[in-house]
Amino acid sequence: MEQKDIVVQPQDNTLPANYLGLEEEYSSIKKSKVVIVQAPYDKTTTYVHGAVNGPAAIIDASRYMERFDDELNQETFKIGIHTMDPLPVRDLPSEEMVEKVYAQTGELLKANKFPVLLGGEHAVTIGAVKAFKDAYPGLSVLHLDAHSDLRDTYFGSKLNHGCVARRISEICPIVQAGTRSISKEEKDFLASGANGRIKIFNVYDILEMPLWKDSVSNSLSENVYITIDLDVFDPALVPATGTPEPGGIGWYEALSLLREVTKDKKVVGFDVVELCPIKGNVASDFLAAKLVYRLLGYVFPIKK
Ligand SMILES: [Mn+2]
Repeated sequence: MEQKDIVVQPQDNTLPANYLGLEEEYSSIKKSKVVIVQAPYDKTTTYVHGAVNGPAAIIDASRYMERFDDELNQETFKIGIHTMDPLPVRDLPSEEMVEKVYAQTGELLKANKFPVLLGGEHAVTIGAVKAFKDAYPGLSVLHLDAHSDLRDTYFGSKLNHGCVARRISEICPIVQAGTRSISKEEKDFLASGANGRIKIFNVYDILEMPLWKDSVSNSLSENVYITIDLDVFDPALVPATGTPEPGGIGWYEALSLLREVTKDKKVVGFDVVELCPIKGNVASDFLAAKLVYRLLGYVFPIKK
């Protein structure tokens, strides 16, 4: 039988090409509290390449999502969500990419916006966390990921995506959840006390702790930045990542953790990274788009 190409979507070019396909009234920079920053970058990726296409795939999928949030019973888009043009970082060395993300995030924070960063590989997070730390000195980071990312260097670089948590821990305290892949070097680093700024809830801890979400939340400071590597999810849910690991957390589990943290703490910004789109399989893109929207809804409840 002849295999036909899968038609991914009926291209509706009448929808604006921004997050959620929002009209001007809800997406102009002036009227928007939230600003979507795209960092299409995957120069340090070590396995499957393609995270450079992540931000565009999330934006595209979001345009076909319902704007009404049925869990929260609200129209979160009414807070205003502006989508910036992608940052010109694609071909830069990682140092310059990190600087660009840092500068852009800092500028948005000064303008009292709520930045949401879309990757791209995980190294994009480093610049964002630096900027948030400037704005919120007591910042801590919640890091959801299958991988510890605690290497000091990887493939000769300190800014490799496999070093992101180590770099974050040099900026501020970090709490990891959902990890299930770690090297001997990283394990030894932790056993030696690390730098005293890393707390880990790996999947084995989670399986044994009925109240792990409370414990994660209680480990964070008042102002929290959340970085979500999509490979924290089970690959059955999100196959489209550069380094998928079996046995990840589920959709409702992730949401209930995020709900808990946003209830207890002040979430000041977040990122969703490492989407590596697979042609013809849009489930991961859609999950990422919806995750951004649901988390925005948790952070910005609309009074009824
Ligand atoms: Mn990862």
